Amino acid sequence: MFKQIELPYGTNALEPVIDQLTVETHHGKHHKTYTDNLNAAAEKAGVQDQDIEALLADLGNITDPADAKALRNNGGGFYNHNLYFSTLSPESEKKDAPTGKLAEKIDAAFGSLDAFKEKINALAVGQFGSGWAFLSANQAGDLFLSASPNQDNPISEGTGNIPILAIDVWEHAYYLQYKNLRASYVKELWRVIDWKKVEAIYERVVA
Ligand code: MN3
Repeated sequence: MFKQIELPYGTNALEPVIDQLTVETHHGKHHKTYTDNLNAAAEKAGVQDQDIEALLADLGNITDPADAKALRNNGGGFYNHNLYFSTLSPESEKKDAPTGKLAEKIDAAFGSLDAFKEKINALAVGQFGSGWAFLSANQAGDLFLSASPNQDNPISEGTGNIPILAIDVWEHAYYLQYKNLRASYVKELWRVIDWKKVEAIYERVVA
């Protein structure tokens, strides 16, 4: 049984960056539906006890193409949203910048934190249609930027890298508040991205 994370903050705690109705709908309906559909698909395919990262990495082992597609879409939706919501914090509580090894790696790979944000923002804004932009790491601690359509991610795409930060650019993530202005949402989102949480995920991937 795959479990959707409970939000570690109130649904209004990310305002004014993300409004309460968007958080309620996004977590309470969209993310919940992915989770419910993943659990149904996983049970049907007999993979309900697998680790989600292993499941997404090994979709080629699923023999029925319809099952594989359902697991890719709903497993990705479950996983990507768990990551997204778990890296956000109210603006007053979040850590503004990474420290330690992650900070060093960002500077080495992208030049600076600001340059990194510009690059991932451009990927997020440039993703045609629905999808995500990701910062990922490998076990050696190297960092990778990418964007994916739909609910795909670097794991289901077979890169072997693990996402540590995810920017949701499906319209349901921003449309109620930002309407068609995806770039404004992506820019404002950094006000609630908590580097303390991103660092903790990075340390898990690298350890
Ligand atoms: Mn979403």
